[in-house]
Amino acid sequence: YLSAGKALSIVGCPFSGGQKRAGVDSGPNSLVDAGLIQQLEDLGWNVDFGGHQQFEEVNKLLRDGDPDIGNMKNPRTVSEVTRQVAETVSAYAKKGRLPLTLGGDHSLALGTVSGSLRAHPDAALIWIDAHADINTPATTPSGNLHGCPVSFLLGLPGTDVEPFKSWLPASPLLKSDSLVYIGLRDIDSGERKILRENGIKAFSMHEVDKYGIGKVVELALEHVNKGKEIKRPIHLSFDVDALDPSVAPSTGTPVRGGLTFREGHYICEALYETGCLVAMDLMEVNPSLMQKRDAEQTIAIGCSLIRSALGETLL
Ligand code: 5AB
Ligand code: MN
Ligand code: MN
Ligand code: MN
Repeated sequence: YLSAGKALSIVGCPFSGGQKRAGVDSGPNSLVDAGLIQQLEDLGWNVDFGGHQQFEEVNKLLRDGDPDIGNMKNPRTVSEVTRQVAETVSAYAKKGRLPLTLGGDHSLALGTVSGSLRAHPDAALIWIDAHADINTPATTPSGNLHGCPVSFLLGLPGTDVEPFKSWLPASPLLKSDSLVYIGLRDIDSGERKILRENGIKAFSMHEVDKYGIGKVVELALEHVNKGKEIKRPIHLSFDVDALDPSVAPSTGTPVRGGLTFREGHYICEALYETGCLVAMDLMEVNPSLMQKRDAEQTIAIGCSLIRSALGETLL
């Protein structure tokens, strides 16, 4: 899927408008400042990074405001930012480079996954998160769009709304059998209904405890490959809050009972081993939350999850 040579482009997305807590927009810069680029070069990647994305819509939001549409908060801003991210990600992917998106809040994944699917229409989505992020504009209890990107990607009823409608294709981008979750433990009642009605495969923390992470990743890959050879391109969207808050404390919506350090890294290593990874997102690192050492720990773990997905081996 990737052209000859290991080439990746960093898509730094200093954006927080999909939720309410300030500081998640400094996630990308913190990851880069921690030495991520050099670390990836040391793994043999050709890394392209020309600075973070510039989101003019964000400044407009600060200046003029962005009134709610129905329940949705900051709808125009999130729509414009994700539209731009989709173009950036698809352009890199079409050049055979792996887009590595650094968030920023998880609403950005509406852009990253849309972008991946333009270049790799057959891609499957592996979503690692405490949350399902599958609320629709009607079901969202908070109005925060970082809890909604998956419903838009699937084109669920109620997502055919402006401002997103003007750039998102009307036909669903992703089929519900091309998506699998790992790490869930905080699902809203509307989301639970959506997961059930659409038969979406999810490995919650209960399944991680029951089967072990090795089996869960194996079952997840089998699911999206329909039991055949593991060969579909994979977009990995990793929300750092999938990890237990004792492991990754500096994130906006922590939920206890999460993945251990090794379980998180195992997922990334196993996806690297498939040779099918075409894009990765590392989202929701918020260095302004908790103590300084918590932030440093969360940033360091963000970098090491990325290295694991990009070929750092233990032996
Ligand atoms: B995250 C909640 N389901 O919709 C909502 O961090 C939380 O990207 C969403 O996973 C969490 O507001 C979004 C209650
Ligand atoms: Mn989450
Ligand atoms: Mn998320
Ligand atoms: Mn979060």
